[in-house]
Amino acid sequence: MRFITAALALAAGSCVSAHATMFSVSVDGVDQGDGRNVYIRSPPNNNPVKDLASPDLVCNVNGGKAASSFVTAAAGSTLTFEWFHENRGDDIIDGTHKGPVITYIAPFTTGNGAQAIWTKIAEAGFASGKWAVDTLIANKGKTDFVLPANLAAGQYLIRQEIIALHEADAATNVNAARGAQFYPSCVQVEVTGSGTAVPSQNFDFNTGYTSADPGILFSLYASFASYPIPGPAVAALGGSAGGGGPAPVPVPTTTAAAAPTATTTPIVTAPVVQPPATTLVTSVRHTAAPTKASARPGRPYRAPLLQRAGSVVLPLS
Ligand SMILES: [Cu+2]
Repeated sequence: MRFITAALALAAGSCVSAHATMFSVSVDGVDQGDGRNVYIRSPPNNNPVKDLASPDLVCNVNGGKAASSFVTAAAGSTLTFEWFHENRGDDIIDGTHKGPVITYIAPFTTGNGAQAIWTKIAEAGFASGKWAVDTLIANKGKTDFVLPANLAAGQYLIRQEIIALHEADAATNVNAARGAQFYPSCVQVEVTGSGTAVPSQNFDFNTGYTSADPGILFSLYASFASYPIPGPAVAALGGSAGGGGPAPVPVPTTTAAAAPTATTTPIVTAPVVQPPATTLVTSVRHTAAPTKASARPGRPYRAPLLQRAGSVVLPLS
């Protein structure tokens, strides 16, 4: 007991200045540059979020502050999200902060994302004795996943989170000093292509993650053989269903079947207030279904940015 207490105290102490935030995104290995407050909705610091009822759980502090640009990526491409601690390429996050790395997507919103709009597209937890965070550190903060190959074109928020479990043996609502630490980061992504799959899990973090969730109330200090990653299962969207497993180099997993890389150069664009930049992508889809589909029950219809909502909310198969 004495030993466990000491270990916990150590873990807690090392946390104070050992957090992480996201620095940048690469698309099929092409670095899109420093994305902080450019295409990433960057929080003011690298502190964790612990309150499961807070909208900050979704896209972190300032999550409702839209960034000016988008990363452009073709459906089926490999995205690499890069995290850091204080400076790019440093120790990334304290080694005590073991836990999963999970990735979700939602139709773009200028709001904070605290709605039932999210779909899980990749996850990595505990496998072969290694945590996703261990792999993240070994890969200098980089973690890859594949955008579903059949993902419908449009603007999205992609939210990746690190969950640090070093204090997760107690729930925050029982002991405010402890609890799982969430490091969420939301990236604005413009997806291109002719896919038809629309993310439709409608997951809401504030109600879907609970303090009793076995992947959120979890002790690293007891013996365990596996770890139940919180949230829904990874959605099948016609692409790589798995993903999330950090790989040192982006691997074209769909070489045989996939079309050659898109002609669209993956560059950062700023289409938020420039409809011409995206009308090409959406016009086809919209002639088919220019409905007010985003007017889901329970929430007011929000005028879609760039008339994009129609493509985003078409029913999935
Ligand atoms: Cu920390």
